[in-house]
Amino acid sequence: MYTQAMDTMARESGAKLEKVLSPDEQRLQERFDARIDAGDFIEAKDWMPENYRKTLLRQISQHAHSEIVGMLPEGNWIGRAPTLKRKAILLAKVQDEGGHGLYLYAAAETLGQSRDEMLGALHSGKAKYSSIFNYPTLTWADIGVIGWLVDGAAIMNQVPICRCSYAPYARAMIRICREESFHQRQGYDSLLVMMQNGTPAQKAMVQDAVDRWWWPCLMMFGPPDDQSPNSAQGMRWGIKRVSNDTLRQKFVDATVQQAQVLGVTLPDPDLKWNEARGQHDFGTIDWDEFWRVVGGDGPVNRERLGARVKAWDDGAWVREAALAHARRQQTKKEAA
Ligand code: FAQ
Repeated sequence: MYTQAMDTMARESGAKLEKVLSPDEQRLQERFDARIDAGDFIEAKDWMPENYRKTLLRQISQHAHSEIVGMLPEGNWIGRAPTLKRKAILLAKVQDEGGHGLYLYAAAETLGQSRDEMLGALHSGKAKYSSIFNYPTLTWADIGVIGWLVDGAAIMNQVPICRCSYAPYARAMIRICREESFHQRQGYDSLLVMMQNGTPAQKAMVQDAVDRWWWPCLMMFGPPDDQSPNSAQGMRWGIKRVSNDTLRQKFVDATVQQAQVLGVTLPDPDLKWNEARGQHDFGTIDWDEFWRVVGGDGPVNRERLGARVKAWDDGAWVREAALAHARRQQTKKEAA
């Protein structure tokens, strides 16, 4: 039972205040807790504690923003893809990311916040999105590495969310994960072609991209478990199924062999198999860099947010035209 948890607390000026539940609320809370304990899925129409709703809104909207901002680093290379085949694949991938953002905004809207409000929070810098998209894509190899490592990390994190206790989010994630698998494969395939058939310069370009993206990818999973303020409650509510550190470790273990097949070195001298643990040990992550990037001071945070705000402003006429059309249709319907 979680009745003493975050969902019964109200925060005011930094102080935690006990919220006294009415007998009816107490019954609803107990029923909700029992459903979570039983592994049941919660639907939008079901009663839920206010903080469960807020936590989901925070995570799902951040996730949606990540997909939409995540279109920018790769979109930057659509016009410079080396072949027609690679261009068609990249175009489809970037469109998929846009679609993922839309499913996720729709899932978040079921929790009572409008898309305009969520986008307002993104554009004002109030809402977060994944740190990984604040790094620049300098060469074509970055596009392959994003598919292999960024989508690979995203899949590792997102497969458990297919079992999230909030059903609309879980349903959206099933389709998203299927598409992410294709994204990961296309990235790996593109790197394999360069590593097997490429010139020495192309191979060096792949290694350079791996060197730059490896550590930021490990940061994608979020802070260490003992410094993750949202983890304990998220796990108890069945929003998060696997912890940040466990997912990061699984990602490292899965990636080492793929790097060997590819013929690249992962840039970590401390990365080695630990027989006793049955897992790889790896070096220390630069958490100062992570928090700097999350706080808005990464290599291209300003460009990324600037591009999103510009796209929103440039699209104003489309929204106005759609609203004018809807109003005209409504007037016609009323007159008929
Ligand atoms: N970047 O207490 P925790 C993709 C924040 S989609 C920025 O551990 P939580 C597809 C966190 O929000 C990638 N901020 O938080 C693609 C919290 O701040 P808050 C996105 C981060 O929620 C591929 C604070 O730090 N995926 O890549 C990050 O329990 C290629 C404390 O952290 C998702 O969003 C970060 N990396 O766990 C698209 C998946 N990590 O909100 C295009 C869903 C943590 O209290 C191209 N989200 N923070 O102010 C999740 O699984 C979780 O929200 C975590 C964070 C694991 C990201």
